[in-house]
Amino acid sequence: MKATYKVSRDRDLNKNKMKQKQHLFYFLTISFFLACNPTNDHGKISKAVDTISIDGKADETTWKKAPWLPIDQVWLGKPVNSSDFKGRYKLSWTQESLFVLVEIQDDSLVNRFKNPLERWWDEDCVEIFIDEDNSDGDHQFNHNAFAYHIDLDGNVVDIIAENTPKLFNDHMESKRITNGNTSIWEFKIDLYPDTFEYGKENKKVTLFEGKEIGFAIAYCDNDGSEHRENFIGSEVVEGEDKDRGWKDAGIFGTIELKK
Ligand SMILES: [Ca+2]
Ligand SMILES: [Ca+2]
Ligand SMILES: [Ca+2]
Ligand SMILES: [Ca+2]
Repeated sequence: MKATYKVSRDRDLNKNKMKQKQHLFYFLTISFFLACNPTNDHGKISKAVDTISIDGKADETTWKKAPWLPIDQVWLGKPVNSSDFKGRYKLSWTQESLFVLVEIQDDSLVNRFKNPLERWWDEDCVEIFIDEDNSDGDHQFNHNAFAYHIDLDGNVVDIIAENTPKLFNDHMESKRITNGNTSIWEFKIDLYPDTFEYGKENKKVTLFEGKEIGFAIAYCDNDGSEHRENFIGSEVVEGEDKDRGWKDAGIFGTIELKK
């Protein structure tokens, strides 16, 4: 009896060990899957706790409290090293606007075209993508979402129809201060709904706690070539063609506004 009991108890113990191993295996598999499949969800963005002055200086308490987020996904060009490009950003908001702080390290700033509507993507510029209602979908020639290119002079360009770039300088206030290789850009951006019509009077959107917004940010890096050498973004984009943010809001991340 005792021997039989011991055998079955040993079997039970082995079964339990097997189960524990299986659970550990499932846990590790799920953890690995989650780690390898970022959701482009940047989580919750804290409301500003003080007045953000758009002066290219990040000395507000709001910025001190906000976490840095990386701009580290190569969407176009060869891999970059930190002496060529390094970028990160922070976000905050008020009822009136979305605030973005960007820190870029770039070894050479190229500001080639006097006309801001000429090959704006081939100069050094920050690109900020906003899908106000987080709807995803095509926005190439419509305002389902915006892809604002901000050049070194602060001009803001997006396209409104085929071969029709326009200035959107009135959608944001910005300031860049460059010291050596490091530029700090500060942005205060107004958000507009997909019913926006260029050249007409449009009502901007009021922001509120719990609101979800599609968001991405990128940098076009040119260090003296005919065309931009790299395009580095904030989002993981699956597939071969990673330069899709200018037409496809589906690659944007999601941010949620919180108190
Ligand atoms: Ca400031
Ligand atoms: Ca560079
Ligand atoms: Ca939209
Ligand atoms: Ca550059």
